[in-house]
Amino acid sequence: METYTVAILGATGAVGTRLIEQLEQSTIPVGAIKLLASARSAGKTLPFKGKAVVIEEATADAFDGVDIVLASAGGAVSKRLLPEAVKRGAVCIDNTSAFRMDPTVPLVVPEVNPEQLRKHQGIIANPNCSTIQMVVALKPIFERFGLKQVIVSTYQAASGAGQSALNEFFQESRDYLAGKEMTANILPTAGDKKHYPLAFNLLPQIDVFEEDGYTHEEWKMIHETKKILLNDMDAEDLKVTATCVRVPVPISHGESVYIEVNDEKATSQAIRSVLSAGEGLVLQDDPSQQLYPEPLTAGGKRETFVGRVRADQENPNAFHLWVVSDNLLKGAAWNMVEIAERLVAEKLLKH
Ligand code: NAP
Ligand code: 3JN
Repeated sequence: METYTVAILGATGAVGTRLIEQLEQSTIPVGAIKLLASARSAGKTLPFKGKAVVIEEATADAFDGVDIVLASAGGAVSKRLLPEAVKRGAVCIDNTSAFRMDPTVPLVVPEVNPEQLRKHQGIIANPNCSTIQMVVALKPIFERFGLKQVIVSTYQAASGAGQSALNEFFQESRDYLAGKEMTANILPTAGDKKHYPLAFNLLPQIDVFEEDGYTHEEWKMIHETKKILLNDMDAEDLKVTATCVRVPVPISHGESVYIEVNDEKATSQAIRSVLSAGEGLVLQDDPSQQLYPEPLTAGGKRETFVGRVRADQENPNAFHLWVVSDNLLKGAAWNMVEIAERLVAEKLLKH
């Protein structure tokens, strides 16, 4: 059987450690594994399939002989190193925003637009976690009823901002409960001037602000959704807007999604029916049993959970949904490994 050499770039991070675990559980025949991170981690070890693997510093030459790169070490690292990996013959699945809006780079969620994989020229972009879970839920509705408008408000977990943000949130929680002052150095976003505690708080800022008052996370959700559903990041046929909020939850993002559909015959029951058959989706929607998706129960799972499906009371063609998924799995590591599984199964590892 053909086997593949796989490199994980950013192996020590919140996403990287999940990439190791998802790759261990995948159908990909891994012949050799390379764990790459910064010089700070070089020489340390992490386990893969029960064996200790020595972490190497990520350099261009580290990609010699690599077939598949799973990259999650930040946009600047991807911009610098992925073209080097492609030159050496690897296919790269990139979890950063570095190449997402490049029209020559497919932006892929396998349940939604797998046909785009065939167009790759060495790099495939993994969308933002908030976009992924929303488009998984929207896809069967879009196909069956058409979509005019999407208005989403996110409830994003601390782990979306990386391992150090998650550690800061836990420390703040301990300090608050011990009656001590909380110290914030990372959130809402490491690159901005001011920092605020997340524990016992809500932060309506994810990533930096654009001049129009939207945050960059909101901008990503709008344009990535259009690129994935309509293959055009500026498509005008579908109106999308977003408000992104960081919430004091460790893992799994929640989203309240308002949709207006084209088909006037759509009902909540018909929407529930297409959602229950949707790929990668689990419908959890029974108010009589208080059944709905929650971050605690979605954590550690690969699926996207959807519930609270109901008709808008003012607009007859509009509906509301509540969507929850593990941001580190379907929002990042599992979507990447799922792409890699499809590349292997469909023999698309050449470029
Ligand atoms: P994290 O926990 O902070 O981990 C960062 C990883 O990158 C670590 O392995 C780190 O290695 C490595 N790294 C940092 N600088 C490096 C360098 N110069 N060369 C090589 N490796 C370097 O962050 P994370 O949450 O895992 O996220 C990583 C990236 O994934 C983010 O920056 C973002 O671009 C992307 N991301 C995407 C989504 C999504 O929505 N799909 C969600 C989260 C993150 P050391 O331990 O050696 O420092
Ligand atoms: O904050 C979240 O919940 C998701 C964060 C995603 C993220 C964080 C830092 C840099 C990204 C991303 O994937 O959009 C990036 C980036 O690569 O731009």
